[in-house]
Amino acid sequence: MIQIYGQVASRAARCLWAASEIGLEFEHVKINQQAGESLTPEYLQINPNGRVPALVDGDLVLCESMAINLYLADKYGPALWFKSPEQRALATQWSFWSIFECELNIVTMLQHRVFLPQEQRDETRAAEAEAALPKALEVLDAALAGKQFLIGDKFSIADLNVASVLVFAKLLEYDYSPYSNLSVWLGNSLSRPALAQVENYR
Ligand SMILES: N[C@@H](CCC(=O)N[C@@H](CS)C(=O)NCC(=O)O)C(=O)O
Repeated sequence: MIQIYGQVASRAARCLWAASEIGLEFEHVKINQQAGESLTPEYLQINPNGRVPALVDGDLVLCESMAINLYLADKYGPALWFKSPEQRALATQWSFWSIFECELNIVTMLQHRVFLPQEQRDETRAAEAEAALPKALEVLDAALAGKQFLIGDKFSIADLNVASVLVFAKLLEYDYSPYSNLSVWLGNSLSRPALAQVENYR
């Protein structure tokens, strides 16, 4: 049985979303990283980085949420995946892009405005991250012009991965409305029934 490690309140949520889209059978191991459970000797055997998510599928032990989702789509989720190498390459591109161009800035904003104890917050860092984000959002908005999905004519793991990054900014009530294509696409992506099912894993 495949195992997915990590609680919903973490980046594991995007892997649980992918698993729900696929209808995958798996065991959910609710590692609570905030309670230090990702740092136990047992868990460090699975992910020596001490972070969630992680996935175990037979002999394969995989960390990095985007790598896990690309693997799940490739192996188990043909509806989320592509036959053509070019489209698969684009799925990888958008997944990496979302981490480097969006997640780093969104997480910095979240940490310094929401998660860190008040005395450790640095509003200058949050403001710098906020100022850097529009450049990436403009790129995504332009890529979605006249399109319902990032790649081809179906919702894919690329849409899921990128939307799973942008949704973090909702915790900040971030306003995506200036990016009209992006806003429609994000709304549609976040309305997927499989995403609602992730709540069942709390
Ligand atoms: N790039 C990694 C980041 C994983 C990550 O930072 N996970 C957080 C939870 S969302 C974590 O485990 N933090 C615990 C820690 O850093 O000690 C991924 O996408 O899987």
